[in-house]
Amino acid sequence: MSSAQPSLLLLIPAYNEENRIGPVLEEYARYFGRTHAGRFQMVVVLNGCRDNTLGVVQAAAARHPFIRHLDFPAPIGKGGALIEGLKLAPLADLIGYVDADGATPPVAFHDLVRCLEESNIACAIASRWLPGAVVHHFQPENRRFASRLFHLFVELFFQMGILDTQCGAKVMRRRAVEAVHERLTLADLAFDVNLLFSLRRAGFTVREIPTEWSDKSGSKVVFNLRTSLNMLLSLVRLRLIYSPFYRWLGPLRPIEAWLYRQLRAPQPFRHSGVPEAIQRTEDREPDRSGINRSP
Ligand SMILES: Nc1nc2c(ncn2[C@@H]2O[C@H](COP(=O)(O)OP(=O)(O)O)[C@@H](O)[C@H]2O)c(=O)[nH]1
Ligand SMILES: [Mg+2]
Repeated sequence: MSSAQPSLLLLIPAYNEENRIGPVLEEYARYFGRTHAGRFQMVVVLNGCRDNTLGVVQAAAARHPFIRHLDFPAPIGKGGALIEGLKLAPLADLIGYVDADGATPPVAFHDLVRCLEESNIACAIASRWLPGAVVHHFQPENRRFASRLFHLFVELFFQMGILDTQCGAKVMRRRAVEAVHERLTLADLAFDVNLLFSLRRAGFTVREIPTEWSDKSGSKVVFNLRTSLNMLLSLVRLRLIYSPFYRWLGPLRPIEAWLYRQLRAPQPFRHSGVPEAIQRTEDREPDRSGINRSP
């Protein structure tokens, strides 16, 4: 921990969230404005929104200047949006993210932050499957089944012993984010597995904390065969990246790109050297770092 009152950066990925994000921004702004002693910043990461999410975020920012946004026109996916957002890690001691629909109330996110404030661990994640979790509205039966099946594959491939890799609330220390950022490439919903496995392989401790969570209507995730195959493809891809064979798989890249296109999934993120925004934000004031602008 770099100070007694660590600064906190909260990222919120948002895709067509004009109907859900307004109250969530207000709730988080009020809660953390009141309870967090260190500096608090929120950055909403939008991409390809076809509704007025941007207008809603700007209205909230007018009331709370510590709310800002990044907007990417390309369909980079939730994972891609978080990879971009995590480039801002140098802005804070602790960096976390939650969904835009308010499934995780501020108090539950605060539990994760407190866990890092009170220990030396690198990452705390919310879990709906640990004893003690309070889940108000469960996801529909088919979605729960798909989620548990996905969990089985994650355990089979990665053996992390994490019960809930997919809950949308996580917090990490800056050094952990910076250490693994270049390893983050899955732009779809398997991003969380990419993040957790990279943290574990880099030697960081990940702690699951029982959370409070409620399923919200208006999900942006379409669960069908194509999405399931996309998730499976991404898990296989991640497994191969961490295998000794990876260096020989370069020639398969066009096939990989073709597969993601067929599944209408966001293409894997390609890093180009040192993440640009990390350099920029280290050198400049936050308001000149590209936040609040389309890159
Ligand atoms: N930036 C961005 N955010 C996304 C995208 N897809 C989903 N999200 C966000 O990811 C979060 C979780 O999505 P949600 O629809 O609540 O998923 P569910 O709760 O798993 O059904 C929300 O904040 C969404 O706005 C995307 O393509 N880009
Ligand atoms: Mg949701």
